[in-house]
Parts: sequence; C-alpha cells; structure tokens
Amino acid sequence: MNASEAKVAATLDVDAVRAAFPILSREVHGKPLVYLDSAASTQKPQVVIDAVSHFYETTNANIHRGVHRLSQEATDAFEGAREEMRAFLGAEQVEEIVFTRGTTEGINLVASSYGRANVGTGDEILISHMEHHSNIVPWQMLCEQTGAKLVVAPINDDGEIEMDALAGLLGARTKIVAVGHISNALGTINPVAEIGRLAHQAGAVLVVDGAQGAPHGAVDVQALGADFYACSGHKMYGPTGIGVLYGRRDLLDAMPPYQGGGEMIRTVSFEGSTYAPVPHKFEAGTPNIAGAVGLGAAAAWLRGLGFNAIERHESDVTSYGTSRLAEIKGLRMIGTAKHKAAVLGFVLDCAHPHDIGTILDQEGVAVRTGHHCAQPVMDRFGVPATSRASLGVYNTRADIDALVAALARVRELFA
Ligand code: 7TS
Repeated sequence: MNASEAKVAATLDVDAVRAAFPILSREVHGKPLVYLDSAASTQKPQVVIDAVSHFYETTNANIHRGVHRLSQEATDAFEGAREEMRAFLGAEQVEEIVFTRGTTEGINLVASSYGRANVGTGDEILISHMEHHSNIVPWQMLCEQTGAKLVVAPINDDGEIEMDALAGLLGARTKIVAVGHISNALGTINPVAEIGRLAHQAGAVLVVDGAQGAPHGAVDVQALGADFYACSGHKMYGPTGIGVLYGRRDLLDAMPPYQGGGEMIRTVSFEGSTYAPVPHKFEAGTPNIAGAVGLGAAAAWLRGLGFNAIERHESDVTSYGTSRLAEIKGLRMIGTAKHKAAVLGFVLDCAHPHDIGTILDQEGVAVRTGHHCAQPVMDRFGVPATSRASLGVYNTRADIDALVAALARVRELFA
C-alpha cells in the first residue's frame, strides 16, 4: 500500500460518500431525510444504480446460453461479479460463490441440500438465542424433516452469546452450528472464528448468517473458519433480489442440487439427468443478472472506500449515538455488547415503539420498529418490540442529533 492509499484507507470522506447517494437529498414530510434503517436495507450509491442501468442499456441478454455477442458480454459481466464477490469474501475459489436471492435463500439452500444429506434422527443443530428468523426457521424445518433437534445457546443481559454454555452444548451429535456474524436486533459482533474453532473440534460445520456482517467490516471466510457464509446484496449497498452463498468447495461438490431446472444440468433425459459442476449446480433458472452486476459494483465500491475507514467511521457514530441516547430520560438500550456495530435498539418508558416510529417519521427520521424478525430476542429482554436506529456508511453525528431531537418531541407528546 502506498502513502496515498493508506490515507484513503484511514479516513472516510463522509460528505463525498453522502453525495454518492441521490436519495439522501430528498425530503420526507418537508424535512430532510435522516435514514437510520440500513439494517433493513441500505440505500444505493450512484455507481450501483449506473451499473444496473448500464447493463440494461448496453448488454442485456440471458447468460450461459447464447453464442451471440450480447449473451457473451452478459455472461462475462455476471461471472465478473462472481469474481468480485469471491475477492470481497476472501474465498479461495470462484466456484465457491453461489448467487442466491439473498441471505434467506442461502441459509435455506444449506439446510435443504447439506442438511438433508448430512443430518439424521438424533443429530443436533446448534444456533444462538439472538438469531434472525432466517437462521431459525430453516433449521426447524430441517429438524421436522429429519428428526434432528434444534439446540439454542443462551445470551447474557448485554446480548452476547454465553460462550461457556455454547461450548458445553457442542458434542458428537452436533452436525451444524449456525450463527449470525452481527445481530440485526442487538448489534452484537459475535466471536465467529472462536465459534468456528469449537464447531470444528466437535466435527460440525459452521454456517454464518452474514446479512449484517458483510456491510460493516472486511469479511474473510477462511480466517473466520466459515464453511458457509450467506449475505444479501440489498444490505451492502447493492440491489434487492440478489445475494451470495459462499460454500467450501469440497462441501458444495458433495451436496445434492437444491432446485432443478435449466442452467443447473449437464444432460437431461427421461431416464435421468446429470448436473452441472458447482456453482451452476445450485443456480437453477435465469438468475438476477442485472442484480449480480449491481452487487459486484457495490462490493467494488465498498472495497474502494476501505473497511478500516468504514469501521472507524461507523464505530464513531455508534458510540456517539450510544452516549447521546443515554441522555434521554426513560430510555433503555436493548443490546449493550462490548463488541457492537451500527445498531442502536431501545425502548422508551412513555411510548410504544410503533408510536415512536410514527412521530420520528413526521420529523423525517426513518427507523424500524417491531421485533425485527428476531422474536426470541424480544422474549429474552422481556419487550414486545424495540425501536431500532441502524447505521450505514453515510450516517453522521448530525443524524444522531436529529434522532435525539425527534425523540425529545416524542417525550413532549407522550410523557
Ligand atoms: N439475517 C439477518 C441477521 C438479517 O438481519 C436479515 C434481514 C436476514 C438474515 C434476512 O435477509 P434477507 O435479505 O434474506 O431478507 N434483516 C432485516 C432487518 O433487520 N430488518 O429488515 C430485514
């Protein structure tokens, strides 16, 4: 790295970042938009919007099928995005990158294909108490189909996995350990590499729900010891309807297909069919080609900003938010882990989260309220719902000030 690259990696020019997002200049109810719902979906920078439109304007055709020029160029663009995602996730081989609709589909693919081939009656699947429904329900379905048992590692009052308990729950029956990289409801950054080490010692594979991990820090699936890592394009500044599942090559090679159809076969006859090699074996039907191109552009853009700079900036705004929210009377933070990223979940004694969300919206401040598809987390903390401000690269201390001012308005109305 030369001196000027080191400078780029060290600091984030947040004004330039904000200027790259056209939507941030719009107003909501006559107030400037303060977007604090990036854990649900991030906004899109112009480079991603341009990559998608450019594809449709100049290159659009179906892939892997035609000898004609456009089909070849579209295939190159799609496969180029796969290579970009390989580099982004630190995978060794491009064949380890399967395009999906998103994290949900990635986890369902592992549960259906790897799970049904490798999990049987009496086996166990270990998850944690803080998982998103996408990392609970597919495993419950697998348990129903196979007679396996779902085991849940507890979390403490700060919203951290109790690691001694997790280690104690692992055993010879554990076939799969599935945890989130970062919790969408609590912001906890889980010690994934350590969990991977314990899972492997027990002979299990590690599945990481990377929906909230991929947008916030450099991911290295090999250093994490992830056997599978699922993420969503729309949470990392890319388009909706596209995501990636990383799977270790030897595991993917041995897994049966997930869905049958075009693109995933080598030969088809009525007597039987043979399948394409990975990753195509898992990509039945025409994929979201323009979405993949947009996702590749998003990954390249994020890598260009530099994850050191992104982490430093987001961590500054997260700590500032944590201390400013602590000033508000009657506010209780839900999720106070030592290692935390980009999520500020809270309840107020005087108002229901739904009312808070509605008043904040009137002030132009977009937060999410509800159970955040993590109902067991709400049960663990004894609340029906929380309000959640979640941050992206474009958020600033000024956005936190706007949130705090809008919450003061809530207190005026309800307290
Ligand atoms: N896992 C985690 C940790 C998530 O936060 C989400 C989405 C998913 C899986 C599912 O991702 P999808 O892209 O397949 O839908 N989380 C949220 C959220 O926090 N608010 O809206 C969606």
